[in-house]
Amino acid sequence: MPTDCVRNDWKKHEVLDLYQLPFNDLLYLAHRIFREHHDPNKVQVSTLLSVKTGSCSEDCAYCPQSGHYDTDIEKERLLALEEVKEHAEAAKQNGASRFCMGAAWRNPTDKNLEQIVQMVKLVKQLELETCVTIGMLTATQAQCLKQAGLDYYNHNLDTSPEFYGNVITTRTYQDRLDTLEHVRNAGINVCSGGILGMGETREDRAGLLLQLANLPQHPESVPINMLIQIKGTPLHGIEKLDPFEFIRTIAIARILMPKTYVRLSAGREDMNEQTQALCFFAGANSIFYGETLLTAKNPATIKDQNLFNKLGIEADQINSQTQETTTVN
Ligand code: SAM
Ligand code: DTB
Ligand code: SF4
Repeated sequence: MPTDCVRNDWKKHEVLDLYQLPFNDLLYLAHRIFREHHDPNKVQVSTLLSVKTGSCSEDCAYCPQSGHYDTDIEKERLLALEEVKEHAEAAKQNGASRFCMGAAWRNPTDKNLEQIVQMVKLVKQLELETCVTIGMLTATQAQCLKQAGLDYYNHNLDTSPEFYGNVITTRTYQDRLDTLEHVRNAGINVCSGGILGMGETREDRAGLLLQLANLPQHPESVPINMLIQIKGTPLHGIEKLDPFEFIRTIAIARILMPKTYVRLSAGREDMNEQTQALCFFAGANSIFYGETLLTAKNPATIKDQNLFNKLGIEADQINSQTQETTTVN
């Protein structure tokens, strides 16, 4: 297989064949492609903040913030600009290059959007890249966020089209694809990925990757989350996914989307260092950094710094405003 071409016409059987490869062959192939397009010792770091927590009208079976389930989270109204600023300054201080703000909405109202626009402008002033994830957007709302200077929009496809209805019934796969199209057309970088370990089959995992890799343009960022099982959600107690299957999926994401930043996303708190190291070898080059994701736990920053030191990995500080590359540690 030529390793340098970017394709958008992947076939299901090709993806399943990659899953069937011996583990070492798959990792070798993925790592070779990784090196052709990226510095394998640099990892992009993003910090998350939930700016509006809980009481969401959607029924996503994995999510602690859905109003349909009784979970232990602290619900919060929209944060004030000053609080957002404090969190963003701390994230920058700790070495993050991107600040991602999430809201538990099916979609923002136009008033909500204006408040998010103010947050984006504020964070940009701190010379951080900005990302938001606030649910479905209209074309006009996406343009509005672009005008505010938004760098990335996160909107996950989560799983295959076939499995989607087992996890979410309050929206369709096509709704998600429509928002991704609005984001792309507005000229905002696309961040879209999914969750593994929700009881899906390997074919579903292949189906998710196929959807992402066959978009007209690959997402610039693909987060691969391992399900964090949350008490009170329907997916709590489901059989856990073998970590090797998770690593394989990272490797295949790297092969299908060579130039994309593949993020080893939620679930690292329950992953040992060796599994994470194999994900970095397989082509993951981005993480969420900071002790909380949106509501769930993430490894302590000192633990991540130690892991980076052990592996000789540097936090990649590419800032879209300055286009300079610096290094923290
Ligand atoms: N409400 C917006 C939406 O759904 O697009 C944005 C916030 S939502 C919490 C962002 C993403 O977090 C989801 O698409 C899902 O992929 C991920 N997520 C939520 N709960 C998770 C969990 N328990 N484990 C892993 N990932 C999770
Ligand atoms: C993504 O793919 N994972 C992040 C981010 N995008 C917004 C969210 C993970 C959420 C994990 C559960 C929680 O913290 O509530
Ligand atoms: Fe709401 Fe997003 Fe959670 Fe679904 S994933 S329940 S849309 S916050």
